Amino acid sequence: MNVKTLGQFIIEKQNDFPFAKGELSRLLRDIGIAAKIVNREVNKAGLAEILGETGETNVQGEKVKKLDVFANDQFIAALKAGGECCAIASEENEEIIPIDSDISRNAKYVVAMDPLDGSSNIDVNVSVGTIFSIYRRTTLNGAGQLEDFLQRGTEQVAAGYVIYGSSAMLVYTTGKGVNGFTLDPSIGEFCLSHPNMRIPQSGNVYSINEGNYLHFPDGVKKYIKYCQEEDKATNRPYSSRYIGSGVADIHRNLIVGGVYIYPTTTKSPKGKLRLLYECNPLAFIVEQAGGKATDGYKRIMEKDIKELHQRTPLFLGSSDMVDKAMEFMAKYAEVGA
Ligand code: P6P
Repeated sequence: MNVKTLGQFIIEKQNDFPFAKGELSRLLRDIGIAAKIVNREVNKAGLAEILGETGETNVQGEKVKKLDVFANDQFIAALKAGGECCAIASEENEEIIPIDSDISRNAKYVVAMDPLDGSSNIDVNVSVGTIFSIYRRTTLNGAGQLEDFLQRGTEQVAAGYVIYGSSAMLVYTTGKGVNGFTLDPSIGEFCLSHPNMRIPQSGNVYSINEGNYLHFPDGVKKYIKYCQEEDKATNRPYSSRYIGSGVADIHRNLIVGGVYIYPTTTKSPKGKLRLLYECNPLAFIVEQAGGKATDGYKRIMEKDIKELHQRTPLFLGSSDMVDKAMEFMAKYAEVGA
């Protein structure tokens, strides 16, 4: 079987970028290395002394799981060792992590990441994921700075996620389509398994936490009822699939078609998900696969970003389904929306 590893694929695709000198290739390789190490621990979380909480809460006010910290440490270590990144922004860290070592000080790229998204699911053995976003730095040299991260999603150079599930998969884009790699534990390599991934234009799955229904905008309430109506011509009612781990829900919808919505709620008046290291990278991937990603009104990747942990509502997935949800948002727009 002609296996193509992530490393081989990255080098092969590097030629798509005439001026590439290999830095981005090496940066993606470094992320792949950390993903393999995190996957090893996620896979034995029930056995290792790595389950449960650290007793701390992160900048988001969420309980920190031991595996959150482990994953964060692994990606930071791999990026520092690789020398291709001059600063990191992480969900787990309130401030950016400038990297000022001799080999990284003048690196071209910065990386924003959610090292272990959905970690509340670890103890119940539900798939979790890593999300990453890569920008070319805007500052001239030295360690990266906050302004290097305050760039619109359209400026991303690359983005991807790792899903630690029944198998570990790494899915990424550099703006020329989306490709998925499945970890083959027998050789310890991510191997190309899903070339040129495309999200179906429409689907029959809607993913949203309906427990928040009472506090959703009217447009979201109307869209949920639309999904539940009987209409054979449009394959409704759709199926509700929501596992509480965004990478898992979005990965499924990327493959079979569907829409993931995390709107504003009273608990999250600006939305729950973060623009920099969750919504922008996921939007880049889904758009590159032929889908759409908005905040209910405008394209996610065109939103201005003013602070590191800025939140936004997210409507992401099959383009026809995002369009329909946005129709309801526009029709039932609330004053001040
Ligand atoms: P809720 C995980 O914390 C996350 O950021 C996403 O991965 C997931 O889809 C969502 O939040 C779950 O949030 O409020 O429905 O539990």
